Amino acid sequence: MTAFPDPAAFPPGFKFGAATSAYQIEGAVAEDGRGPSWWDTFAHTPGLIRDASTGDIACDHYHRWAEDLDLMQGLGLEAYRFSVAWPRVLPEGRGRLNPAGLDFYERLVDGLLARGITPYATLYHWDLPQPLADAGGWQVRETAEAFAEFSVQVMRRLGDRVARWATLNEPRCSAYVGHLEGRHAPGWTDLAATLKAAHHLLLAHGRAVQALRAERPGASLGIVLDVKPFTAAAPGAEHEAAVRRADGVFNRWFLDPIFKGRYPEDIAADYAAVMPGIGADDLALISQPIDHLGINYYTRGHVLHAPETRYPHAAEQRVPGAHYSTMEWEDWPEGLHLMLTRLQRDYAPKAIYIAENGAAEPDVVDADGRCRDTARVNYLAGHLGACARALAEGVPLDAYLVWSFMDNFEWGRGYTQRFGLVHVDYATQRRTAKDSALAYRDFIAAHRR
Ligand code: IFM
Repeated sequence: MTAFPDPAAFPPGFKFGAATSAYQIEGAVAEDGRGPSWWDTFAHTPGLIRDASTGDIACDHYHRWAEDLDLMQGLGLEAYRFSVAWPRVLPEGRGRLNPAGLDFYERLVDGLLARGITPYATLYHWDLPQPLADAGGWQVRETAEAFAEFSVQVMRRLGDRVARWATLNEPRCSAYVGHLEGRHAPGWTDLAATLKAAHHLLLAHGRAVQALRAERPGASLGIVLDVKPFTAAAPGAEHEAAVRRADGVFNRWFLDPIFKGRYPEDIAADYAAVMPGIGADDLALISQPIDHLGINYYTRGHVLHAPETRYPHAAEQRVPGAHYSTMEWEDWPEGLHLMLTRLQRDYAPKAIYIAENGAAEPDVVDADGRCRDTARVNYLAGHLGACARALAEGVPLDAYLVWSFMDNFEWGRGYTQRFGLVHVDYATQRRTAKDSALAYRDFIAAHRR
């Protein structure tokens, strides 16, 4: 067993919590005026989701939110990161407001505050309204403008109660997994479209920050990026070069525009033939100051130079003896420590928080009602240890959120992956706190003492 770090390594006020996103848990896709998103369309297209499932019902959180918040309170969670479904608020993506959509998030936020849990809101966790997808999705700049309008509507209703806002969750995934790998909506496999989507997503972030600051100058604004360290699986300059390219595509392509106002030159040179059009003021808009950076960390990429594979020509290798989750992701806490210290050194965000960290495991509830998810307990202990080391080295880390609060719809993998602290029996919607939830509860309680 991996030991949890000394809770005293985390300063008073540090927040421990968990995260989810709207389409993955809410269900109720046609209720109270919600419009369709491109994830509804994608999930309902035969053959695209591993277990042929959809988010139509998911964890039925739209109806069970109060029970779920009670469970969070019982575990002692101090912060909860949720996302706001754009198609609930603006069913056509722009224009007509659906007040019932905002009512739901208002109930949620007030319910969190009543239970002493700090709300962190994410404005875009991949559920683009279908009418905007039909009008060009992230291929057109207008979608960035529409996102800013949506963001302001949400801020107007909830700005006085949400502690921390993130514009986008993982624009890299939206761009690359959706437009190059074809595994997420809209399911394309086109590099030029991918880079255009990435640029327009970054513009959407910039426009939203600008509009939100104008709407509520004191709001705490940032973005959530998925980050991944790369290591060479064999010695040699060609493998080191593959590491640098993979890092450039995965990490620097998003971090550099946001924090340095430029795309990384080495990767941009390799992408020269497929670079999107970049307006004169675009990078200034993208790189305006933000208050925090949320990072989603799961694993590393241990790679070899592989010229026969798609750019960045880096093929991932298994590490012998390491533990892998059911996502085939290695449990490597040191990568989180390395990433945190590097972010601080290279980008110096004002504050950093772990917006997602966790592991999918083959969890079952035993006959005695317990879910013995020992691998996840180890994963959390190890990664909290990595956070403690980064804090000791001066990284301005102020919150740690587990992905996920409960098992949910894992996108193209449907319900085959269980990431939750809380087990969900989808047939009955029964929730069971796993051993990891209880261990996390005890750790949080020890920190409070
Ligand atoms: O489930 C996802 C989440 O929506 C975004 N970050 C990664 C998680 C696990 O794949």
